[in-house]
Amino acid sequence: MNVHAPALAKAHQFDEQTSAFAGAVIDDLSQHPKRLSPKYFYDVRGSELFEQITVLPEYYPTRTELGILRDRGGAIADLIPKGAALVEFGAGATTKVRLLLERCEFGAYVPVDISGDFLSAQADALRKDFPSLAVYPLAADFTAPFALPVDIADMPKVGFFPGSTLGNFEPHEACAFLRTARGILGDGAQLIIGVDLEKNERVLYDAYNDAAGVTARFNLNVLVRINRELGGNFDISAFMHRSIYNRERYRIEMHLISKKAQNVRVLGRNFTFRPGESIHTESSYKYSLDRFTALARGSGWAVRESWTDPAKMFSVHALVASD
Ligand code: AVJ
Repeated sequence: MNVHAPALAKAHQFDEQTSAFAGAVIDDLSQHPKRLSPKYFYDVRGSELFEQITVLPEYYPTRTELGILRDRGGAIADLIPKGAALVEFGAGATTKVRLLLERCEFGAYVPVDISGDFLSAQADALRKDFPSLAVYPLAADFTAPFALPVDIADMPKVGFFPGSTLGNFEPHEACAFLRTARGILGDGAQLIIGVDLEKNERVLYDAYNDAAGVTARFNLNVLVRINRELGGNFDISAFMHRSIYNRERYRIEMHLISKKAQNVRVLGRNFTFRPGESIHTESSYKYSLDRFTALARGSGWAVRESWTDPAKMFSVHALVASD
């Protein structure tokens, strides 16, 4: 829990999640340059906007990954031992995992995500569609170590981390996450992971600056959330969305740009903004197959098989625990 959170929890009777959010916002807006963590995009409205993004003509990752999971489902299923437990990091909508659950005889499914309510609703729907599958929803921050349900202790473990959410981590954090997952899943485990690939910058630019402006609303929504949950007084119309591709760092960067000099108050703290000043709200790293293979190797995993779509826009990998 962040340094500010305990005092904020006491001063404002926040529950644990809100005081963690509050502490992180105060911390991050106090940085130079200012930033906000992309994990705070996903309140109910943010999750809805992200679902809209996944079907945008410009946003290729979701449909491309679904295509690979459909086309290569058989090859992936061949790698997975019968009766294995599937542990999904950052489980959201179940569209992707259903493709695996339909092709493989899993003994159990453990969806892990911070939003407990959304998780249990999805779990109930899955239990109806897969009556013989034991479903253990786990409300936890999947970026930190967590304990698996004891009931699956003797089952082979297979992790699932789709959608290139790995791309939100700085490379050293991506390595730390893969190591943590390695520790949670244990020896002999496998990990099925989706990784977005480097590509034509125009395609990348359009995917994060869609013509309909949904990504802009998704980005600005975090300020709406701060105003609603933390009593901030952000003037949403005084900020604008900007996404750029940082060629040197191989990443898309999302920013909220202040249109003027202004002061914003959040929980009694004053934050000044210069005209044009940015809040960095998300990085989305794009990998080459070689750079991802090196990252996996350096994090306790070996690449067993990799699949891409014909245009090499996106990749799915089956990793196996190594050292
Ligand atoms: C869910 C993190 C994979 O980075 O592409 C979509 C989130 N941000 N449009 C991504 C996102 C802007 C997405 N991830």
